[in-house]
Amino acid sequence: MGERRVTALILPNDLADEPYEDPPHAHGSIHSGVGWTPPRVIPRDEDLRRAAAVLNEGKKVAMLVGAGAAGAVEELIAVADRLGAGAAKALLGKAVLPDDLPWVTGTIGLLGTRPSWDLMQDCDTLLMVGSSFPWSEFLPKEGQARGVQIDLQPAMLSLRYPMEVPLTGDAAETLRALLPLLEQKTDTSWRDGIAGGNKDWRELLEKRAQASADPVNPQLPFQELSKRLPERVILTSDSGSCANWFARNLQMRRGMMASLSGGLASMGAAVPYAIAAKMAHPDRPVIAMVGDGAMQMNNMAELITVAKYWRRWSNPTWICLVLNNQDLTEVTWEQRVMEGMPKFEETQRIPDFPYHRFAELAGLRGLFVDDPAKVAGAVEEALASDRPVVLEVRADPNVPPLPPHTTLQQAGSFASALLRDPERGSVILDTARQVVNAVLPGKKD
Ligand SMILES: Cc1cc2nc3c(=O)[nH]c(=O)nc-3n(C[C@H](O)[C@H](O)[C@H](O)COP(=O)(O)OP(=O)(O)OC[C@H]3O[C@@H](n4cnc5c(N)ncnc54)[C@H](O)[C@@H]3O)c2cc1C
Ligand SMILES: Cc1ncc(C[n+]2csc(CCOP(=O)(O)OP(=O)(O)O)c2C)c(N)n1
Ligand SMILES: [Mg+2]
Repeated sequence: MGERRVTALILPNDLADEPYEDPPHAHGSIHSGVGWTPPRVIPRDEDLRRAAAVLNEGKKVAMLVGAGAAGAVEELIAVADRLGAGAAKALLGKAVLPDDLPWVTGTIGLLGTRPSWDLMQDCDTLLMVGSSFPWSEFLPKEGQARGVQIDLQPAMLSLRYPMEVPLTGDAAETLRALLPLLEQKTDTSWRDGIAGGNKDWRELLEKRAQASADPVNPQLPFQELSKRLPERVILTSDSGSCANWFARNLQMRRGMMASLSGGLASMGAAVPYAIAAKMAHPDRPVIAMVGDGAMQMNNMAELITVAKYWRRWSNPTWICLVLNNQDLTEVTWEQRVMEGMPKFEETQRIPDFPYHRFAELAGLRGLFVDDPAKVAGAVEEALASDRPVVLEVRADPNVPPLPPHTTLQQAGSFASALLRDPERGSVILDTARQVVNAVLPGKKD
């Protein structure tokens, strides 16, 4: 429990038949006990003062917030307001800060937002709280920013960025102790710039989601869902292209939760996670987002588990949004953009299957959409359903899950792959143009 990690307890199968007796107080016997509670972990006063000095001297403070800060929402907001800071979120920390705060730039990384990229490029001070975010190329360049990090695990400190003040501590306790040492920043220009960038980015997300596709642009159901997310919803995502739209298009509000297979990045997690979410919180709405490859792999079979248990759930909203694109798109695009490899039909194409009808077979509700004009209505119907729903969307596999910034080398690889790609006729011009525009300075999609 103290380590919060997966543990295997192995018990002999006939143990329950044995009469219980206390283990002898002798060499080789192993004792255990109950009643553990987590300790308060707070850095030393002099280290807090060193951290405060760095943060007080910063003019453009960026925060990177992760899942380890989930219990510190009020403290994060208070510290950010004191420092006039902007904050990006690692993916497992997506629900930690609400996106309706104008200084929150959303997710970071390949699946992240452009404002988060800009925040890290332009800051002079980095405050990282409760995050293991693995990709240092998305953090400030070494020497550009002075760093303070807070993490419970000493081994996580300075792992992604050389921090000037690495603090071992609990996020909430440490931020609370730090707050009285921080001076109120009065210049609002840094935060004003972040808010402006956020506004442009949101408009771009909407524009990208509305771009025509064959037949449905996969960003559209996420964008429509984002506008209608119920209070206290729990979101889960699989590891296909849906993870991009989950990360970027869904705007979190206070009280929501969101997760996916983070460190392992394994396909097949979304439906099991969504079932676990309902088991833990039967009164909360739950929405899983899944690709068709991951559905075929294992998620589909778990619909039978949903059929078994759903009547026990006090809140009936349980939705599985399936992107049926007959492709392992995430990897097809990764190979196009990163390796310059055209789509390899033999490995990437997967068979069509009526997922919504499988749901009906299991006694759940099935909805199918292949018309962009009907997406919003279908999302509303799913949210209003009195039983679990599979909402299957016939999605275009040729909409690129774009990184927030694309390098010239990646654009070159993409262009050369496209020339040899069996789908070059149907890879939509609009979205292909987005890849190219993303690398040209000053140009917007
Ligand atoms: C397809 C796919 C693509 C992905 N792409 C991205 C991406 O573009 N961007 C991205 O961010 N992630 C991405 N991920 C996830 C990524 O691999 C990491 O899992 C994620 O960034 C980690 O998020 P985190 O730092 O919030 O959480 P964690 O890995 O859970 O880290 C939490 C940290 O907080 C510490 N901690 C715990 N409790 C406390 C406490 N009370 N106080 C202080 N510290 C505490 C822990 O020691 C740990 O260091 C992707 C995953 C998938 C499946
Ligand atoms: C168990 C496992 N196998 C393979 C991968 C590599 N991988 C990541 S995404 C992906 C394709 C997912 O396809 P699909 O579920 O159809 O979603 P799409 O990207 O098409 O939307 C693959 C093969 C993985 N992450 N986990
Ligand atoms: Mg697919």
